[in-house]
Amino acid sequence: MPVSNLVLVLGDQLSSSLSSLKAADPGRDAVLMAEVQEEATYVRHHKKKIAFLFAAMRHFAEDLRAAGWTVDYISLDSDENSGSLSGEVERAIARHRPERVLVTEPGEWRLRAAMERWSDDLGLPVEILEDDRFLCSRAEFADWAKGRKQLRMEFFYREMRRKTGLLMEGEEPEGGRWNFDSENRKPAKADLFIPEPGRVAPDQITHAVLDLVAKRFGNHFGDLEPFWFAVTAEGAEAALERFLEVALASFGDYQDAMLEGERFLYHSVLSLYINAGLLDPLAVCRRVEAAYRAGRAPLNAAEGFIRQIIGWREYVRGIYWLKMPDYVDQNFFEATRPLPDFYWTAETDMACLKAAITQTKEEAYAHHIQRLMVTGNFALIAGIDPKEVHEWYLAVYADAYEWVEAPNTLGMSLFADGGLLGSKPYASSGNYINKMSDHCGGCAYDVKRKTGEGACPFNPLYWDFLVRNGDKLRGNPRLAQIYRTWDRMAEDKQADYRNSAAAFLKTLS
Ligand code: FAD
Ligand code: DLZ
Ligand code: SF4
Repeated sequence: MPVSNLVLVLGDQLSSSLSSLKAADPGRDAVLMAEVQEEATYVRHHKKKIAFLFAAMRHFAEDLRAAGWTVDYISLDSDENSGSLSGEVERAIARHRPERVLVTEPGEWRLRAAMERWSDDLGLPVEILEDDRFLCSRAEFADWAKGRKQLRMEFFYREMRRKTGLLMEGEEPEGGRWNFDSENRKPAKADLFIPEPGRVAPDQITHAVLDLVAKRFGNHFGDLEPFWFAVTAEGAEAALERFLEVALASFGDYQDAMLEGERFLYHSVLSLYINAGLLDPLAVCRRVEAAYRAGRAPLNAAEGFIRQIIGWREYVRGIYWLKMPDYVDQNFFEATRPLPDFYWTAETDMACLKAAITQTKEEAYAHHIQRLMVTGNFALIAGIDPKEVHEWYLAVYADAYEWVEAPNTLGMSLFADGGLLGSKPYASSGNYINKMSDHCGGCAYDVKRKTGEGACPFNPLYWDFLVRNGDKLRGNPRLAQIYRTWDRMAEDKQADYRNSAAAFLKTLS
């Protein structure tokens, strides 16, 4: 029997309150979900990321069926699988003869552009609905951005605080300040109690997915097992509950810290669930606020966490849609060096990079400071081609979709957008990593040595980056002091830095 609407639900749209589902009727309409080769390989995603999404999709399809929906679920190994979402929509149209296709807008520009062609290609209306799981619509963000010289996150964030009422006392921010970031920079010590995120044992559905991924994507980056991610809304809720109980209170204090062997510290490890739709971001923030109001977490922790979600997360999405499709092609520093092999193998003597990349390979996870100040910082100061770095981040993390990954990588981390997101590049020498972590103690390099044999490579690369890009950065008032330091340096010392950087860069392959 023909249906009225065919509702396409994507792999990162696993929310029962999704706009396309709200606009449809389980009695008259059919849902289509499809595991397809094209989505799994447009970058070669980490095995764990593919397994997480396929397992979560299969569980979500079961939940929809239990709620009365007719669901066509096309698994990757089903015989007729066409390999693409457009192919699967076309086949479903032939099966169901719907009046129209409904879909909530996708998170990536490439897929949205393809969907905009579907109506003509398929000969029936395709309605693309807003994704109201975000607090700020694309139109609202464009309004906020209009006429502003600088699109600073901090001002956007205050708007979101006012809009949601989160941590507000009337018109004023809780505690009299909008931002407690200055209190959130403590280095961690190895003797601290550090909780572990909750781990879920795979059920039968997930085991079948693990077998499939091992068979079909065995040559992709990353370890498939042990696989411990939650793959249902209930499991994600339990992960949130655990975070609130054991980690939130220290989240703020140690937000920027790194410790050898401690992969998660007090981070929530919730981004993969939020981005796939298993947790609602606003509901998560309300729970964090409630924990603060109940005296279970200090204000610097609750504010810091809420800022990441209603501030950074919403802001980067706004920037992405405002600036695409050109955003991903930017290369302010004209950097062209290929991504070193060790980003894939973790085979490097640099202990900080080895730790971040090893855990990326094993967990499909690294926390923000590892992404920004270790792998990102190195790529920035070594002059790695931003496109290659972008594709690496998009592939290797379980939470990565272009709307959130690209502004973080190209904007925040690599300054490839010339300063739209940040007022200066996050470039640093080994000193920062030494201050915020215990990696340097066990490293083959000496963080205190500035140049020459055995010197921490971040030290000469930092100055080399600044000098190499002097024409683009000298005018930046936030870097004036640093350039004065360079200019006052003896010429032979300057030459030592540049020669050490050149010698190190020659060793990269
Ligand atoms: P927590 O530290 O516990 O933070 C809480 C939540 O805040 C996260 O779950 C996430 O939803 C949100 N959040 C925190 N920081 C950011 C941010 N900068 N942008 C958007 N949301 C944020 N995040 C992704 O979700 N997907 C990505 O592909 C991604 N790529 C990144 C690439 C680079 C180079 C950098 C520097 C950052 C990237 N981030 C990305 C942001 C951030 O690193 C991750 O959101 C965070 O590490 C996820 O771990 P967590 O859930 O333990 O976060
Ligand atoms: C990331 C991903 C993967 C690996 N596989 C699928 C898939 O097989 N089917 C699907 O509907 N979605 C998948 N996704 C998520 C999409 O790539 C995501 O919806 C877009 O990138 C837009 O954010
Ligand atoms: Fe990283 Fe340098 Fe420290 Fe080694 S010495 S861990 S390379 S910052």
